[in-house]
Amino acid sequence: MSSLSERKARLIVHGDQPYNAEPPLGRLRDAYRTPARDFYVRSHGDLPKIDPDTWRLIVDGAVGTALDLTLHGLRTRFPAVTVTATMQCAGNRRADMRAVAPVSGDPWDGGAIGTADWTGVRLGDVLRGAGIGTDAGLHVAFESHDTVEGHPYGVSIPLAKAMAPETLLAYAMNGEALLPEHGFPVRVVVPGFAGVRSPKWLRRITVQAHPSDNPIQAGDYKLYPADVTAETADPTRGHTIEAMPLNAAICEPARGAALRAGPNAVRGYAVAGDRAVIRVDVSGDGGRRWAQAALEHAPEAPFAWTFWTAELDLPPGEHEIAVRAWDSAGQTQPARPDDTWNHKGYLCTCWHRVRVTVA
Ligand SMILES: Nc1nc2c(c(=O)[nH]1)N[C@H]1C(S)=C(S)[C@@H](COP(=O)(O)O)O[C@H]1N2
Ligand SMILES: [Mo]
Repeated sequence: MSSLSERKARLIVHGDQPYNAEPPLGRLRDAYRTPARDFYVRSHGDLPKIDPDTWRLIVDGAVGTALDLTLHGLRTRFPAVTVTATMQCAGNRRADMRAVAPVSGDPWDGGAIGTADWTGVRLGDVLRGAGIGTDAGLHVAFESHDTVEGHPYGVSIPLAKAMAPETLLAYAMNGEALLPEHGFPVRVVVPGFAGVRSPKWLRRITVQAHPSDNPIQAGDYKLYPADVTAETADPTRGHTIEAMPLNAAICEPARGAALRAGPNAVRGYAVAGDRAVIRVDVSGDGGRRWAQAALEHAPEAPFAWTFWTAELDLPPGEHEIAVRAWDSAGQTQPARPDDTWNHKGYLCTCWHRVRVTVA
C-alpha cells in the first residue's frame, strides 16, 4: 500500500486539514471502477487512526437486542456482499456554481465522484440481527470516530433505505481493505444517496424515532432556493439532501485543451442516483446541435455511473463542448448553473461545458 502522502501527490488537493482532494477529470475516465488511490477524499475533520483489533461497532436504540461487534464478529456473523456503486459528494461540480456568484465550501471540479466494488455486510442484516422494529417512521443514525467542530461526525438515513439490499457496512473497496482516508476499518455505503450519508470510520448505529440531531445532519447538506443566504437560511426548512440528481461531466478533452481539426473523441461519465441513464448528448457548439453518445454501463450495477463516448467533428476555432444526460424518468439537466444556484453550492447539475481551441 502506498503512503497517504504519495496518494495526495496524485490528486488535486483542496485542503490538507481537513484533507479534501479529487482526481483530475481525465484520470477518472481511465477505469470504470476508480482505484482507491484515485478516489476523491472528502473529510470534515482529522483522519482518525483506528486499531482494527480493538475496533467495536455498537448497535443500539429501538432494537430488540443491542449488539457490540468486533471486526471479526461483523465479518463472520453476516454474509459478505459486494455492490458496485458510485459515491458522489453533494458539492461535486461546485466550481461551476461559484462562477455565477460566491458559494461556501471547496471549489470541487467534476472529480468529487468515484465508483467502486464495495464489499461488506448488509446493514439490513445487522439490523435484523439486532431485532429491529418495523415502524416505517424510524431513522438509523450513525456516529463516527472523527470529530467535527467538537462533535463526532454523525448523520442518519430513513429506515427504508437502511434496510434496502444495496446499503452496506463496507470493509473493502475494489477487493482490498479500505484505505485510512476512505473510512478504515468500516464505513457505511448508501448507494444513490449523497456521500455525506455514507459515514466513514463508523463506531455506532442507533435506531431512533427522529433524524440525527448532529449538526452535519440537522444543519449542513440542506438545499435552498437562490434567494436564501447564509444569514437567512433556516435548516428546518431546507431540503435534506439524500438521493442524488441526474448529472454528467466531460472528462476528456480537458478544459482549455488544444485539439486538431477533424474528428475528436469526447468522453465522460453520467450518473442518475437510483435511476438509469438512458441517453447522453454531446454538443460541439455550446448546445445548439447535439450528437448522441455511446453508453457503457456495468451489468447488474443499478447504482453505478454510466461511461459515455462521442465523436465530434470540430472545425478550426474556439469551441464550447457541452454534455447533457437523460434518465429513465425522461428528465434532463438544466442548461445553466444560474437555474439551480444556491449559496452552499450543492447539486450543481447544469450542462458541463469545456472550452477548447481547435487548429
Ligand atoms: N466520518 C466521516 N464520514 C464521512 C465524511 C466525514 O467527514 N467523516 N464525509 C462524508 C462526505 S461529505 C462524503 S462526500 C463522503 C466521501 O467519501 P470518500 O472520502 O471515501 O470519497 O464521505 C462521507 N462520510
Ligand atoms: Mo460530501
